[in-house]
Amino acid sequence: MKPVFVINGPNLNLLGLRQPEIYGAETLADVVAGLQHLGVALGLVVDARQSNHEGEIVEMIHSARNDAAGIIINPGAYSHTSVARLDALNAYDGPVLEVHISNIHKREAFRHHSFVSARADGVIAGFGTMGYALALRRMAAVLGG
Ligand code: CA2
Repeated sequence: MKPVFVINGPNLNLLGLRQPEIYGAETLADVVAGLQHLGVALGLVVDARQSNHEGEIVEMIHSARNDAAGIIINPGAYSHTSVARLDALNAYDGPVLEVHISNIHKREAFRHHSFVSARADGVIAGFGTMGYALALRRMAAVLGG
């Protein structure tokens, strides 16, 4: 089985280091370690990547076309701005699950729309970092048939 790509966008490398009232106390390394552990239980390999650069994320999504069984993505602020990322996801055939740690619908109006949601097969928002684990469980169910 190919790995599941877990792609985190800009500033998510700061998880656990700033704004814990919004994004929680877990670091990105904690989140990834938890997902890799859960992946073993679910029979999935987790390949986690993070970038602060839009083009790099587009290229991660391109490489997923051959290399990933599915994509779990927290697009960060690019959720609300990036048509390029939506276009890249539209060229990917596998399942795509979108995660937001915070409830973007409870926040500023500019966060209410995500371009990625037009492609995502499911969206989780406001479940804290637990949202990634919930998405991985859903990915296992989707990939398991
Ligand atoms: O709730 C989410 O997961 C977001 O995708 C996070 C983005 C934000 O722009 C989206 O509207 C919603 C921001 C990620 C910034 O992450 C930080 C984490 C800790 C400290 C500072 C930033």
